[in-house]
Amino acid sequence: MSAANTDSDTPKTDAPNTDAPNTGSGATYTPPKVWAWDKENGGQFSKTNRPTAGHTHEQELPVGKHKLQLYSLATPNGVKVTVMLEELLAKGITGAEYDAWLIKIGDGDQFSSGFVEANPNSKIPALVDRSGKTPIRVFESGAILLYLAEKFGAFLPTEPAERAECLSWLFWQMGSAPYLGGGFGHFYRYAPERWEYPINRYTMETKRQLDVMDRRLTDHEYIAGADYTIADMAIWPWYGALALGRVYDAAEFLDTKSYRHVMRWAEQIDAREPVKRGRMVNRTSGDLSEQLHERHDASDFEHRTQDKVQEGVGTEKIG
Ligand SMILES: N[C@@H](CCC(=O)N[C@@H](CS)C(=O)NCC(=O)O)C(=O)O
Repeated sequence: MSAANTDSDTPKTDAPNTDAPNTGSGATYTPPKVWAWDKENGGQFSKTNRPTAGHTHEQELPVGKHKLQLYSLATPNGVKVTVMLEELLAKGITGAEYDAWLIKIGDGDQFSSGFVEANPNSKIPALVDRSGKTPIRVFESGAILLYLAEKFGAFLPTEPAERAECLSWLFWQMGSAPYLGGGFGHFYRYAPERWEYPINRYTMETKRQLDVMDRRLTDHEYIAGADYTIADMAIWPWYGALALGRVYDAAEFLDTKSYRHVMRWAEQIDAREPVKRGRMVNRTSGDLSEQLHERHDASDFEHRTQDKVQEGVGTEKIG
């Protein structure tokens, strides 16, 4: 296995590697003294995975009419932020109006000079708040959720114990999801071959994490307690989607139905209207009526989904 085939904590939008042969634990690899990048052996994501940071091409980011500019894609990490923004708007917080621009990570948009200025880590989501004299950039989905919660005074408890619980679960997600995405999802669904050892290792950890959540949700309506918070918004796009069978086609393999409280919580959040809207923003796969490639106005959900816009009309491209 090539070391260049490392992956971020994301389910990619590319087609899964369903034809991967099953390989037992016999694969061997002797690392050389100094690792060298084998570009040709990068697996499904060799076009975007590379061992260096920085931009690959000059391209400014577009700027729309609102104070908040989001550069993203509807992967679980992206959905966290669009759900939060739609939840804030549903609460009547008009300052949360935003422009959401599409970043096609499969095409390398995250490596443009403009995007790297917004996020030196070259991963969606990235937010730029242009409310003040100097634009404020925020990257890392957890930091963006916290930034928005503090800016608008919503979805983050103020009472110290409740706030600590909420932040603990928020950061639990940030630390745990890479085992689910970059570990389980990668080896179960996307790796060029199916190796028993990593699949076992990450399945074990993923099931342990689901059990952590299930126990917590047995006697709490939401993950941080009685209220719906940014912790739910961070966790649901990953573990809710997993439970509902939307990522990695792994619900049966992981027996997610047996985590009854996780299922109840996942379905409850799935039914929220702002969550339904948040899931549509920057989505480029699935039902055309649920794909809103870019969002610049609340009315876009009605008029600019992919089933309604003609080819080349209603979408603005980056680059
Ligand atoms: N810890 C980061 C992870 C972000 C991340 O992994 N984003 C993925 C999509 S979900 C990405 O942009 N990947 C592009 C790449 O790896 O080149 C966060 O939560 O914001």
